[in-house]
Amino acid sequence: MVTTKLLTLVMVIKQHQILLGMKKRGFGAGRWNGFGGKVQPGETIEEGAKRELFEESSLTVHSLEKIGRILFEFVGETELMDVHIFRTESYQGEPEESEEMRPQWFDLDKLPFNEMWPDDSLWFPLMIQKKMFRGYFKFEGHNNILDYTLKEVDDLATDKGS
Ligand code: 6OG
Repeated sequence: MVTTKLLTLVMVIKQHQILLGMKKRGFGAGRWNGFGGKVQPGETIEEGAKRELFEESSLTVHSLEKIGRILFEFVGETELMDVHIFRTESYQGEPEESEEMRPQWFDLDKLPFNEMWPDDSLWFPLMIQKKMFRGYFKFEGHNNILDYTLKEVDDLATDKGS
């Protein structure tokens, strides 16, 4: 049976820079990524996104913009990842290292794509331009994309995921 896990991913942008964290353990360890994780029972997706951002970077945010949604499939695994991606340019606090992430600011034109998930180089340009998007990526292992679709959408809220 195929199941789907709900996950969040938050991108914090400040002028010409983006805050990424080096994932220190668990899924995606050794790669730079935004901050996020599993949505817990009883919280909304946005609440989960804010909680994970705070737990992993010490930053708090009042509002997040929904910017994208990507479904990831890993060949041989029965669980799909439904990742809801948010963006913000206003936050409170200073980034601090956590057990899971080591935060660092990167210039938007010097992103460490060779130390990031391979899908990121495809959708980061849309996210940086504030374009909303939907995607699907089929991975073999953690390095190979076998298939993907990526499209800009006008509204994520009314897009039912077709
Ligand atoms: P935890 O297991 O740490 O949540 N995530 C991905 N992010 C990118 N950029 N590309 C992918 O391609 C990803 N797959 C998952 C979602 C995992 C975190 O990693 C993100 C979560 O923020 C495959 O709780």
